Amino acid sequence: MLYNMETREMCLEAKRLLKLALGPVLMLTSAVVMAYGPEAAQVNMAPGATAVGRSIYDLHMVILGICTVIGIGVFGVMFYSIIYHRKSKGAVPAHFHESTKVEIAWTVIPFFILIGMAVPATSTLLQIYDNDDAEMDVLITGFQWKWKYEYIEENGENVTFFSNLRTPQSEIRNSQPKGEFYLLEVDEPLVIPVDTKVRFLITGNDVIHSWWVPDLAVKRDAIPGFINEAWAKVNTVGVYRGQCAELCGKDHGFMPIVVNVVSKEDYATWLTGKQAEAAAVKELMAQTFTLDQLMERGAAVYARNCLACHGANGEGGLGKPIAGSAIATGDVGVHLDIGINGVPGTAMQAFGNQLNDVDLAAVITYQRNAFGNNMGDMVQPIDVYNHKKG
Ligand code: HEC
Ligand SMILES: [Cu+2]
Repeated sequence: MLYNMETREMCLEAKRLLKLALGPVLMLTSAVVMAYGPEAAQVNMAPGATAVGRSIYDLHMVILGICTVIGIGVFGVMFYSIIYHRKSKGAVPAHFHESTKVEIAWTVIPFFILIGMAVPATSTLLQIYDNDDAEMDVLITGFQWKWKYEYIEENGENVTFFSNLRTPQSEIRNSQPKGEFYLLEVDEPLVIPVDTKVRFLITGNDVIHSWWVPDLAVKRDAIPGFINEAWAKVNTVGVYRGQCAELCGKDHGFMPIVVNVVSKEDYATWLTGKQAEAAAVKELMAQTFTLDQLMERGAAVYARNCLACHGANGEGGLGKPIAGSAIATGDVGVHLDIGINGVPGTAMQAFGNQLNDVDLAAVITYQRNAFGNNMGDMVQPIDVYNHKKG
């Protein structure tokens, strides 16, 4: 369902009214509506795009039904007693106790209600955790603050890439109106084929993240040192969006998930395209670039990978300033080494296995020549290659 500015306005208006009228509980509800748009505003859970999602939805409806009947029954008897047997009407309390019949009834009835709930709940749980017989596997790693997708080689996939937030800084800083998929868009979505059982192996690189895509009925913690499993067999082609669901630091709200479910033919085409791209980068690695070329590529790599911590103008933030940094204006080898190996024990990650040699050369060159650093020197892909070799 689409989510336009008008509905956003309506959500805002609704939020204001709720705040006034109904206090903190409803404020929380309206915040959820704000965050997830009209899908959440439909009040009920959404069944999503998978059979498991459907089962979870059905289970939810059954349990909700049982709870509603119990609720109406209990409150009905209670209000009936309060109203029709009140003291002012001359009601006199009964004096019986230790009634075996009543005790048996209030033990046996809930027992059967609980069994009645446990049966569908267990069968749904078994379905959720049935990770067997997957047709393909994707290793998902949470990073501060992006996701890495590795297609595990089974039928020659062998594709790896990072998926970064694509919402421009101008929208984040309100110098431009926010787009339809504000903070829910990435540069490279996860692409999977429709009607295919895909197993997700989920882990974390630095802190605990959580990979959550409501329409796929998948929400699994991404924990460093552990691999959690989940799976989805999506039966409708489409774009499904989600977010990191575990508070993981400053940019927790800036690492969305986009899953593009495509036909099997489109998936094959996409895979071939990705492999061709990887081959093209390999070719680029052997080339020598001009300063302008490196700066242009470097600016894009910086915006995607470094800006969150080092700032749009190299002013720093969570990371140290790059503008005027002794490292960025000092020895190239030391600078390159930090780019490749990071600074252990700090948020400065090792980018050596995240970025290819061309992008690393470009971004280091960029840091040395942007933000008034003007060093005039360059790093070429071959330098990165040699440095990695040690
Ligand atoms: C998650 C946050 C984060 C990201 C993203 C990040 N850095 Fe850093 N960076 C840091 C931190 C923190 C430090 C300071 C480490 C220390 O204490 O020495 C740092 C330090 C540096 C330094 C040394 C600066 C100095 O003067 O000491 C360089 C160079 C650097 N980063 C390059 C990069 C590059 C290149 C990228 C992108 C490819 C990048 N960083 C992305 C957090 C980050
Ligand atoms: Cu996260």
